[in-house]
Amino acid sequence: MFAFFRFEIEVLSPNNPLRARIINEVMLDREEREMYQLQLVATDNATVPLSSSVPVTIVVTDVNDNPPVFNMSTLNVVAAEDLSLNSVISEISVSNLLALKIR
Ligand SMILES: [Ca+2]
Ligand SMILES: [Ca+2]
Repeated sequence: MFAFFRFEIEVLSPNNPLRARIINEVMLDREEREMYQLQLVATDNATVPLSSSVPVTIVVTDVNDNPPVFNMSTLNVVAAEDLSLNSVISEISVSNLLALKIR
């Protein structure tokens, strides 16, 4: 399986490595994937090893890193001159949109 994260263990004293870090090995992209679920497994070095595990959920928060995208590069609309007020002349699709204005 492709590794998104790796774990590193910081040895605080020779017999007591206590601190594990989770490090991303890929750029995170919330628009691609907003959550990862991992299992962190700790194993001792006994002859018959014992282990315990903890589930880890990583939620990727949104950053405004993508501009709005129109579903076309130009728009040509034909509208009859006797169209009544407030008629819908055209509908377009825009992703990642918060506001729209005409200039
Ligand atoms: Ca992104
Ligand atoms: Ca984003």
